[in-house]
Amino acid sequence: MPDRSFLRWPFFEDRHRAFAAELERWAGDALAHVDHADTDAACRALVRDLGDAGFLQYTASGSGALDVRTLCLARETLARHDGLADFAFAMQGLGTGAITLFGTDAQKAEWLPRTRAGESIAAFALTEPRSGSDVANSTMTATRDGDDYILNGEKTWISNGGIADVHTLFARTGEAPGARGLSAFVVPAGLPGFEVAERLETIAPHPLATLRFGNCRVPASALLGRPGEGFKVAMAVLDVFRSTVAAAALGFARRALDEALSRTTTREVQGQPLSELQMVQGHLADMALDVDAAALLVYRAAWAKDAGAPRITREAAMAKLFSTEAAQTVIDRAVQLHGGDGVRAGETVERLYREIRALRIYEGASDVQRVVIARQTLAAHAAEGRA
Ligand code: COS
Repeated sequence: MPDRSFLRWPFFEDRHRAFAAELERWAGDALAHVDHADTDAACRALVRDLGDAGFLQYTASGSGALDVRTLCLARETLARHDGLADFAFAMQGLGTGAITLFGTDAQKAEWLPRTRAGESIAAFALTEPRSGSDVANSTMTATRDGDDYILNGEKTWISNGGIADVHTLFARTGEAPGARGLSAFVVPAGLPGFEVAERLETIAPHPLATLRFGNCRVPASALLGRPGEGFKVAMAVLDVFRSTVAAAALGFARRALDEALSRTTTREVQGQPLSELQMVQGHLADMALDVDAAALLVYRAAWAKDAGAPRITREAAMAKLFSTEAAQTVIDRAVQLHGGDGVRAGETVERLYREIRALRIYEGASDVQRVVIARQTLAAHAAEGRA
């Protein structure tokens, strides 16, 4: 059983503790035997199951408010049990985050009840073949034509690409060069001119695709937020969901620590459990420290947002950078402590080793998080100088 003492930290309210206990109970049963043979089918089933059980209600909100602590607890818990379940939950939130935060009442009413029920699957379409980290350089266009916009270009590495029913998509509307010339749109699947150009395979399988748009028309009512504000819409959504990526990494790390504790306390070497060896204890100590430090940063960021901070750019970047990098190290140590079994296909730590890697890249690579933290720190210093 993983350490639950963090739930007593002052970041949480009783409703969070109750939620964590309820999800833990559900996950223990529902996620014990997920069939991963067909990734798309597994993902669809997980979205439906999470919707039926009521947990997707926390991923989107008609009132425009998301409880980030609940999202983080959900991702940490689900990631500890099953990486694809965490993915299925997270994408419903990331894919509709811009609708929750910036959508009109009509846009919310059209999509959110369906994604919260698990009846529609959501995707976040930002990355392009030549702009991943450099969002301001996005080249996909949305050109106004009467009452419509016409979409042309490609999006790639789109999670849920190929199975999503609705996408929040970012394209250049040209109000200004760079970051000030992008806009966000709600784009349903199946429109003429919208095709899935390629499905992408990765070391930890998830539904992923390149999407191609050729003269694809959407009504002007598909615009999310104001024209030219797409960059800020994307960043505001990422500010919320980056903390949740950090929470997923924390869940993977906690599971790895748990696996390492089980292994080292039951496996004997020279007549004593591995856990009696100081070299092994050194690993376990560093793993436990990394897990707690990550948890403090994750729930600090989530609490700050829930407490009303208008922007948590710095806190979210710190949580994502530290938690994903630390989880990679924790999992690597767990693999090491499992000896040959650590790299055997099908072992839990082997799966975690593959699953953690992408989290250091997507939703802002570690290098981007460093840029963000440095800029925020320097800006705060400059502001202090002026005060
Ligand atoms: N919230 C609100 N507004 C923000 C913001 C945030 N988190 N971050 C930046 N902005 C605003 C800035 O204040 C600036 O506004 P003004 O033009 O009014 O001054 C504008 O947006 C442009 O910001 P900036 O100059 O910092 O943009 P850059 O092009 O330098 O980009 C990085 C900054 C690299 C940090 C950004 O592109 C980024 O986060 N990239 C990673 C993207 C990512 O996560 N991709 C993965 C896709 S999802 S898998």
